[in-house]
Amino acid sequence: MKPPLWSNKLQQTGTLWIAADLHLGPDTPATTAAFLKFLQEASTQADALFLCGDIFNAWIGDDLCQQAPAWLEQINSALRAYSRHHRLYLMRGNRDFLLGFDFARHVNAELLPEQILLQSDAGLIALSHGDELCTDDIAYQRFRRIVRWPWLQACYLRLPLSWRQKIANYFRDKSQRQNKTKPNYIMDVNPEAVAQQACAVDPVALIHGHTHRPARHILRHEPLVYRWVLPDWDYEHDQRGGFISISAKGICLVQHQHTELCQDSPLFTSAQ
Ligand code: LP5
Ligand code: MN
Repeated sequence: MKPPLWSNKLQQTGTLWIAADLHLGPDTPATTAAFLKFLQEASTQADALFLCGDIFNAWIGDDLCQQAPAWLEQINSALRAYSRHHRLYLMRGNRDFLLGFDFARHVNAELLPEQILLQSDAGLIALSHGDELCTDDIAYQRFRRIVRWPWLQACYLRLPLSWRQKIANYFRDKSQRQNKTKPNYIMDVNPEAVAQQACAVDPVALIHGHTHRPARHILRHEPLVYRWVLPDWDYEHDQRGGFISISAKGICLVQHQHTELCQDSPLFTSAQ
């Protein structure tokens, strides 16, 4: 039986930074550099860091860390440097759903379940990667269910790393091709379904990534509940990235390219 939505609770006080959809890999040196810089800034400004899924462009198994390639080793050592003095939390996304406890231990992080009800200094926040909220994307939800079968994952993880990489490349290519043909609304969360589900746990906000459409939407008017969407990162083709900061002062979406959008900023018509 499926657990009820947002049934896992976590308390974390102080300034929290949340990022997702970094899509790091061997072909993203500029994005990796931006992420390493972000980790350094986080180490002086954030008490805890939440990386909420799709940290990696395709994760083929924690055993990759046993003899980590150079691109991964520099990320892992930067994560360890951060987690030496601060709390580091990780969530799985749809591209790195195979991230496991071995990886979390390797970087001294805590691996979270797919949805968390976070008790923060800004109030109760529902947090997830967000792919499970795209309920109109029937093909993806089927794919999601299948790749979570434990026996399938176990078989995959027994394959040599080079085969696993080929299979991952195949699914990444297929996904990119199919995404071009899917209507926009299918690739987004279903706002009514999300409002109904998330508001049932009475949060002050819902924060998620995955859709790559950074924004602040109104989820409910009375009392006011926002749905914040995290930006994706791409410094190879663009200068795109950012994070959400949570503190006793409230919630702010900080996009590296743009300005800050905070809880008490006026509403915009495009991204309410
Ligand atoms: O990731 P993105 O942004 O491109 O698109 C996502 C959805 N796509 C995915 C696929 C991932 O990108 C691929 C990740 C590879 C990781 C390693 C692979 C290890 C395999 C391990 C097996 C145990 O998540 C995309 C969504 C989009 O977000 C927006 O929400 O639309 O969904 C798809 O592209 C899925 C296709 O629509 C359906 C594919 C059908 C495949 C049939 C199932 C066969 C499963 C067999 C498993 C071995
Ligand atoms: Mn995603």
